[in-house]
Amino acid sequence: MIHGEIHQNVRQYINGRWETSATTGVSANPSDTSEVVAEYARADRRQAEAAIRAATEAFPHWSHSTPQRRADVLDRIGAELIARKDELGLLLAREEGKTLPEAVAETARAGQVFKFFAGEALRGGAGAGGGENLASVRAGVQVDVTREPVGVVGLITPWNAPFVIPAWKIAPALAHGNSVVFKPAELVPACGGALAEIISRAGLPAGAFNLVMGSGREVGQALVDSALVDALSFTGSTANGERVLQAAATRRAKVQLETGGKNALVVLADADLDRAVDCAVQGAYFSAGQRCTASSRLIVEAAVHDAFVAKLRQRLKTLKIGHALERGIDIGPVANEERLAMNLAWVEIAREEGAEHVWGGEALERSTPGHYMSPALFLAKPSHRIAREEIFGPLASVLRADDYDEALALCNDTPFGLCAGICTNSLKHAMHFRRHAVVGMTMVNLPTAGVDFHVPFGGRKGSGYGPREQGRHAAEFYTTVKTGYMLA
Ligand code: TXE
Repeated sequence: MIHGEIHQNVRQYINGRWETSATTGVSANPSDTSEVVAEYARADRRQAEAAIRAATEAFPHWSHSTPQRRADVLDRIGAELIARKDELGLLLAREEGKTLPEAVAETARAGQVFKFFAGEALRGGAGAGGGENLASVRAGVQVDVTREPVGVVGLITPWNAPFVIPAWKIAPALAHGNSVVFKPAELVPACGGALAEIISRAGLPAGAFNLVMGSGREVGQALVDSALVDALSFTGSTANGERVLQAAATRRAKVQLETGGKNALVVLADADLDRAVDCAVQGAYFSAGQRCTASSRLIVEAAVHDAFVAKLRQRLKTLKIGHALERGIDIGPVANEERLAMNLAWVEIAREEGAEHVWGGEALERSTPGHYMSPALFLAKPSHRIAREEIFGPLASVLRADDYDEALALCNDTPFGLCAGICTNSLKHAMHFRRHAVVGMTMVNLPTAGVDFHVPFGGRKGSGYGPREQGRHAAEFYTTVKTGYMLA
């Protein structure tokens, strides 16, 4: 049995040591706000800069470690996350509010990500354009293309997937020989601390991995501003992503953004409607709609529009909303009071702008005080704000399309471009959609939420910036290419 500990008082992890801070914060359980999940140290700019210095000092040694050593470290972390998925999943469900099965699955997925990148440490970015030897166009000259680590990377992550999003940043960063300063979202300090505690025991040299918890404005900004941070990978809202990009670009730091989404699920007249309703419920409402890949726009061909809406409404009535740890619950609470207020405000906006209410959208009382609401469904017009702006909660809009061409046009009519799905039995429309949807990821007869961990993840337009994350493509961001010439 692997023994780790979940700190009730989460501290900073800087240069191989756990440190407290001048101020602390607490995280509460969104299923039962009377329960404190953890107390955590809130770093200030000074501690953030100390972590950056530690990562800078550790980089030369760690970047020249053997691929085997890096692979062993990552494999250990992955193995422990998988072995402890139930215990860590329970912590995740308590701190963020997704249901226990979703939380356990996310934790196991984080372990799989670390194990995948243990292999990537050995492949050294090959397959992403590294590790090539070519004959030169000049006689007697050898040319080789290699990939080297970027340096010190600042990793800034959101609250909605507090194990797997940090995993798919930290694992490739370490696999490719970079040193890391990790700043999780303030809403989920216990998860960030538990992940850091596992990493702290995996055999890394001091300073190769650092955890600093604190506000985006202070600690996040310190990472963005520091000339010692060579690269920044940010996942979060589009607005904050823009701030990070602007600030980092002025000092020519490498930047990767994964930001918001307003993803469409197209349902054609020839679709299996039960399957389409399943895709819509999973994609739009599971994890309380708090996923960037959520399908918040359901674009339905006129011939099946009313039948689809009726079936979906019927399914929404059966969904169970309750305490994230309760067996048989489909949807837990939303993450905090602010998110609940924002979601309920969106319900009001929908009514005021003339969208037709189909189901849900009200706050719910449960046996424990929490941020519960029923899943909301509206019939909207493409011009409505609820059909254009990211809500990041359990609210979806149905848009009517006369035919496939109009459905595709509506799907692409958005400033975002993360993912898009289509439910159809027409190979012709499925193939055309895969090629013409202006997004980073397409799904056919599958929910838009739910991706594999060994292939590229990410979007276009307002949903992303820079190289894709995950899979072999992660080498694009976490390494830099070097071409060597030698006269033999
Ligand atoms: O984001 P925030 P949240 C998006 C999703 C939603 C948001 C939810 O669309 O909009 O993330 O996460 C730090 N300088 N995605 O509310 O508030 C902050 O402390 C530096 C998309 O957490 O932007 C936190 O650690 N850092 C994604 C992180 O940024 C700053 C998948 C995100 O905070 C900062 C999941 C600043 N000025 C969620 N301001 C995708 N597309 O893959 C804040 N932070």
